[in-house]
Amino acid sequence: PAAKPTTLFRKQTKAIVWGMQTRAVQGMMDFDYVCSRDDPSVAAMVYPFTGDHKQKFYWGHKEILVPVYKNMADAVKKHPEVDVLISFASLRSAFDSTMESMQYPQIHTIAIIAEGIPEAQTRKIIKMADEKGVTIIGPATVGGIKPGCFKIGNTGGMLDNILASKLYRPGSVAYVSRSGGMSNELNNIISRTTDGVYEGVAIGGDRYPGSTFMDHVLRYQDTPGVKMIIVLGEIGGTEEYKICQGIREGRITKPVVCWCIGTCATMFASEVQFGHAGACANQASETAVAKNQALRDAGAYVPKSFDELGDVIKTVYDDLVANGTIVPAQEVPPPTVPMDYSWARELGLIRKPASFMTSICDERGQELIYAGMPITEVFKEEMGLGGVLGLLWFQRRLPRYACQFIEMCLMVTADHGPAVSGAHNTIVCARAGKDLISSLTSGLLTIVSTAHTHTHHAAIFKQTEQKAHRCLLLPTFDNVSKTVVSAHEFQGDRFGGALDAAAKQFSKAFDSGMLPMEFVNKMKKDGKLIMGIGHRVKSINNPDMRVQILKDFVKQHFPSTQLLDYALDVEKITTSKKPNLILNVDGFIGVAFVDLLRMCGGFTRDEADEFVEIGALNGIFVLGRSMGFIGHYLDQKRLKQGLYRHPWDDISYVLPEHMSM
Ligand code: Q5B
Repeated sequence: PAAKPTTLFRKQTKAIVWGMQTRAVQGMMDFDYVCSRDDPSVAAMVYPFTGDHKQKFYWGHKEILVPVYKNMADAVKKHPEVDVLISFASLRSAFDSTMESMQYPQIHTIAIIAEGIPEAQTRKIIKMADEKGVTIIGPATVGGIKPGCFKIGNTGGMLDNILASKLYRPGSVAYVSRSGGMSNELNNIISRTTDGVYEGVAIGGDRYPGSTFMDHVLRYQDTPGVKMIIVLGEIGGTEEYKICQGIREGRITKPVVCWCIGTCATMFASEVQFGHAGACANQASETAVAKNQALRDAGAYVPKSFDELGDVIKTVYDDLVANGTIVPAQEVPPPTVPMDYSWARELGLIRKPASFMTSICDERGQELIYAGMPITEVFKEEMGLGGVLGLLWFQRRLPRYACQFIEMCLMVTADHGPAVSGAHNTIVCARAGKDLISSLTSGLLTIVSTAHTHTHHAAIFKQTEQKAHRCLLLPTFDNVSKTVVSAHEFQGDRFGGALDAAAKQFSKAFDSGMLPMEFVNKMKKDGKLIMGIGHRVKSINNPDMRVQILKDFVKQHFPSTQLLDYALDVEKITTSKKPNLILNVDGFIGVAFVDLLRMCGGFTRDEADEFVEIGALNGIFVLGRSMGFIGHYLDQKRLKQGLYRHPWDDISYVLPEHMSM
């Protein structure tokens, strides 16, 4: 087998991280920074699932870019200075990626984090590592740490932990443990009882670790900076006996403090398998109790229990200080690393005004919440679409009849054929080859929902006609287009979207005590159309069944229909003038909704008025009609309709006469 280096990590060590573990990489970089390294320890990352690119990380206060390669070959070629691989490959890909990485002679150390790698594969990895002179740390480990030099992945935990355990500068104590979690406890104990950690490695809990206790103990023995060694063994396996032998044979001369975890196994009548794959005593000599005794007999410092481990470490350390073996270095405070914003917020150290507020939906927790109601409850209570709309639009759990009414509104407004303006636009757009969303929005944009004053129809035409006439006399095309635009400005809400305006106009008249006739006359006098009145094809002779269906339901279920009754009185007057001036579907939903908001008991009067004011009611038409527009879009695509061109014979060309200069 090829010789393996004694020193795995230096202040200049560079690593490649395999896997998109950005948090671990940032942790390594923060560690590097507090260790006052000149540059980050992560040279590159390898991630086979994206193309070559760069990832952004913090280096202290600055931001830096780390290259990410699709494969290891490119990464090692571009970074010949790298000799460590931190592999976060999954248990499925760890074997192949490790075997491949060992083909690159520059790689001397590989940390394998994955748990559950088949033992047969690990043994092949170990065989190859011995041939190539590569030190393997893991599998099934958090890794290891060398204060002041290098940190493997997530070892040592978060930055506050690293600072608390003074892992930013070397001490004199090296340790090796199986467990990654316990290595953190060792960092803590060592920092409290000695001048700190020199290096620590967790070899992992598998039956066949890539490197053994003895491998690391011997490295520490041969490392001048290490003055005492700690081994945290555990039940299972016979590795600790090799340490006994090493002490007896004089190969290990530095003081060794040892403890094997799992002494409680003797309290059980049968064999106990602890959390690690290798943590099970298959014979008496593999028990923690037996191994602790053997280590004690060999001359290691073994406490009576884990609780006393710190005391024993301190005694050994104090002796080394007393005899001059250890001269504690002067403490130099580490550079500060800015705290991550999200962490500082979690700790309650900072606050920031939110950029926007929301009060209807919260998707952050385990379960989606609509206005305070978990989604599972929404289904359990069979709230239906109307109930969901009630929660999201009105923040209320509406009564059953209200939910039903909302659903009926959506159903009756879902479509009214291809001839209506919105559907027509959707169809034209679909036939021009546009996608669903473009075609849908083209239709939706036809639904006018402005709240401006609606000038009387006749007056509009008069004005428009006058302007058109004037423009015929004017020579430039510019004036024609300007005239057309300004004529449009006067036309107001014509197709759909008259719900809010109808609700407002009728409520205002009703609330001010105006009689229906007074209202009609006032609107005429002001030259305004009554929103929600009139229809192009429906009339008292050709009643709109949609309105009839809604009316039957509302009359049966609503606690009060004051505004609706008022609007129906207005309808009597307008239809007496012209049969098509009925309370149309927009007008009906508009006024009935006001009755619902005002009288269902869920809203104050101000809240009810506010929903009308902010345009909630037009939302019903928009939502309902979206169903139809999407239907028309799909229909045109299914029918494979080509580009629409309007027939010439359906256009009246009214150009100005030819004028010579
Ligand atoms: N006159 C809807 O007009 C229509 C009057 C009025 C007082 C009125 C018109 C109107 C208000 C807006 C409104 C929603 C343009 C309609 C909808 C959804 C749809 C559509 C579908 C679907 C129809 C004739 C005479 C004139 C006018 C007078 C008309 N409306 N007076 N208040 N509101 N309404 N929009 O038939 O004296 O002769 O000069 O703007 O509620 O969009 O299916 O098609 O589901 O998709 O073109 O149902 O009423 O009548 O303009 O020729 O007027 O009646 O002043 O009087 P028409 P015009 P005069 S529902």
